Amino acid sequence: MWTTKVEFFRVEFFRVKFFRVKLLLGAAALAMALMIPVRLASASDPGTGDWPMWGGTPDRNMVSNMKGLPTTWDIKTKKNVKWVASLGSQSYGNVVVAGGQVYVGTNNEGMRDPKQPGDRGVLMCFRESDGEFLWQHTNEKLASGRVNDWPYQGVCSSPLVEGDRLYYVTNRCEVYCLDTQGFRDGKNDGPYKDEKLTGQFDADVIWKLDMMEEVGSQPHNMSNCSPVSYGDLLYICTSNGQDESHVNIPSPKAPAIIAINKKTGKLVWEDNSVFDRILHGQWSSPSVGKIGDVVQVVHGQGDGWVRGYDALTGKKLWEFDSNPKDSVWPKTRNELISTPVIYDNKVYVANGQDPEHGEGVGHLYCIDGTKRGDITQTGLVWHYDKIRRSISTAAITDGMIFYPDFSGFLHCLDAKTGKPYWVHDVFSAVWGSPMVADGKVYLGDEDGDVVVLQASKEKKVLATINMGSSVYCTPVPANGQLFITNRNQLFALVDNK
Ligand SMILES: [Ca+2]
Ligand SMILES: [Ca+2]
Repeated sequence: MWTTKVEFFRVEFFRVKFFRVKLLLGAAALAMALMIPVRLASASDPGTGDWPMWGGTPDRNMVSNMKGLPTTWDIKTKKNVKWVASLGSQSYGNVVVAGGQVYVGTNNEGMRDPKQPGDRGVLMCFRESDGEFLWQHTNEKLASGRVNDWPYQGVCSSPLVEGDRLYYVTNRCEVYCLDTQGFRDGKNDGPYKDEKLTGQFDADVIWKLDMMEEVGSQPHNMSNCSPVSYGDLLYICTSNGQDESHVNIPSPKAPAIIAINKKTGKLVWEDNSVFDRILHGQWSSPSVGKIGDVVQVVHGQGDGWVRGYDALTGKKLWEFDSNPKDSVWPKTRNELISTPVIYDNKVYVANGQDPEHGEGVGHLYCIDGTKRGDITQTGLVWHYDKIRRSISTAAITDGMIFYPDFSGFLHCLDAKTGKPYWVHDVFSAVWGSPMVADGKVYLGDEDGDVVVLQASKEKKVLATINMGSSVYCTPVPANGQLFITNRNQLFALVDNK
């Protein structure tokens, strides 16, 4: 066993060295790329009406400019319900809408193909206009079991869709690029052409990268990252974490974040500043935005620090500790599961813990990402400690930030100062994030209620609608519709007046 360990670290050592060389080569190529301006969607405006990634835009702000969304609906009478699609029995992947298709991650308990049986992670694709099932990509569970791939949790990643290419992370810690048209275009697109199933309901793989093989990641319980891109690069959290003992980090040299060339699936840069200080797992998705003069990728990592990188080169620009120095894991020290939101040169993020750990103290920060180095003090704009542990992502609009916590409180604060305007109690755990659109805030909870509030400095509840089972996901606006999933169904909602 000892030999195996030594061997393992030797392999790790060479791997890291090899990547340093690759990083340098990559940087040179990227410097060339710098001459070509890379278009970045304007902050928080999905523009076309699609919602092509987690958060709609790379800055991940849970805000849309869409109008005409329903304030209320009824899943029993079907009032304002355009269509309903069946999913598995647990659905944690947030909806993405692009190019007339809707994508959602779920498990295989609603088995659509007897040739693909048993517990699997499933990415399903539906037609946006009528909810017809188009195709699916299924992934068997990892043989190692719950330590790496928790039973029945399905696919937890939200895909990124760009044109006819889709990128997502499976429950097996793999990054996949799929053809959004599947085999319906009559072509098996490559380089990957080894699909066993090539029917009209099957997924057409373009390339894949196994993060356990390629960068040595040992995901704790689940790999869930929702990819984001800038230019040719795709940014992915590896979900590297502890083993079953909750003491050991089996792969301390594996990176927390990697950048992949989205055309080839090859690794471009990686960073493992976290090293062996992972508190538990790593489940925060990265965000991308221009902060000061630099396009940055910002990531909440497993040691409870938020880090900002030069998006093209991977050079670490700053890091911020989201925990008070005297905090102690797991009682008062937290990890970062929420996605950092980039808004007006600032980064907004709250810390929290795995829902299995229950409720506890939390911290919400506004960070100045133009600062450099350890910016825990120099980059602190404000700190709000009246929040509980949170795994949700912010919605920021008109000088207000809306931020829920796992204890069920939705906080509305002044985004510039952190001064609270109001707090609303939904009396149930909140896993998802608030969505601000059409002057309203939509928020789902574990009791299966979606509360609709006015997006204003004064608290006003407009409606509370029960969805039949837990709403773990975030309501998603796209093309005049609102998409909401409960545990086992996907609803397309419209305002029929
Ligand atoms: Ca194809
Ligand atoms: Ca293929």
